[in-house]
Amino acid sequence: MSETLQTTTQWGKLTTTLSGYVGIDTLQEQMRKKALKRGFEFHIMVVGGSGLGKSTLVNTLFKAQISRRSCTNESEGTIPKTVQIKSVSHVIEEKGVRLKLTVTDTPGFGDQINNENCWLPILEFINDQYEKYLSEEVNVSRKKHIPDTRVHVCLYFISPTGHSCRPLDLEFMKRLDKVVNIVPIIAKADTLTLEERYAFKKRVREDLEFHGIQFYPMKSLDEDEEETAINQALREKMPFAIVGSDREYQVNGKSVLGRKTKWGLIEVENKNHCEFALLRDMLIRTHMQDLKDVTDSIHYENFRRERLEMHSEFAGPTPPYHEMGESNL
Ligand SMILES: Nc1nc2c(ncn2[C@@H]2O[C@H](COP(=O)(O)OP(=O)(O)OP(=O)(O)O)[C@@H](O)[C@H]2O)c(=O)[nH]1
Ligand SMILES: [Mg+2]
Repeated sequence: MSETLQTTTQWGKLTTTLSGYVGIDTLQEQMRKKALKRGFEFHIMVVGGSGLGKSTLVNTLFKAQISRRSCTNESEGTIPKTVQIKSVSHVIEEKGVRLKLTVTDTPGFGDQINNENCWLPILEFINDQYEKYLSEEVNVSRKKHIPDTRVHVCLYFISPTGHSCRPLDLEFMKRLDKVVNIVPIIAKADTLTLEERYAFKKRVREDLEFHGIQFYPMKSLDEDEEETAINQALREKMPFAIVGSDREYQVNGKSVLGRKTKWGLIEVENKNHCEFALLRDMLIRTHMQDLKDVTDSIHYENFRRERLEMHSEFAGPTPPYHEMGESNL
């Protein structure tokens, strides 16, 4: 089989007919090997009112996703109230792929009498990570691999009131939707009936649309048909109705994560009981790379541009090239 190779040179286009195998299809394998060697980093942040189940969800995510065998029962019993922004990292290895998964838990958001600026520490935390990344990037002796501590997704917990979003929820999401990928979720969804869940989801979506709040996955122009269909289906299911638990129960001889109620067991990972599995699959199995790409190409890029513009304004205009002294060249 012959292949055609086109090369653009200063004298024009050269077309060479190649006989035999070129081998560019091995690029994929080369890239895969490099990526595997480097490993992956992913950072999830959880934000929401006090007692909405943020810490429980973090434990659920780790227990459901990360080898259950390696989990001890240390988290059984009541989970203490979180008092500071705290990050936990786990390195997971599966079939030669290494993932450093970091989850940042935030203290009871909106606990104060005056909650006017309670989104500010969270915004600062996210920007601090961008700042760290930027200072590594512009460093003269840049590292081969910059540690990526940027927040790739923020799970925002909405209280299962059954009414609509609180002004505080809207304020937070309005302030942060241009800075980080926000995935809104309905916390403690087991406290709502199925009809209430459905109606509440619809109302939250209407609220977000009315206030022009963007949530992940955003509509994007460079999606192909398949991605559009998948993302549209996800958007229609949002906010995911979540139930969290780090307790395990035996069901038909199998150990499952669940919440035992007077009326039966709610299985956290059962798609008929709640949408935890949908959330987990989106975060880990289907959209992790996209969340990282959107963080890098949109949110971090906005931060970087603003930061560098601010610097250049501060330093004054750069003189034209021919006016620069020898020492500047
Ligand atoms: N019914 C129900 N209860 C839950 C769920 N998730 C957590 N809880 C319970 O709610 C209580 C508070 O959970 P936490 O995970 O500590 O809540 P938090 O959001 O981390 O709270 P702070 O750290 O104080 O902000 C605990 O008793 C949990 O067992 C859920 O999905 N449904
Ligand atoms: Mg907590």
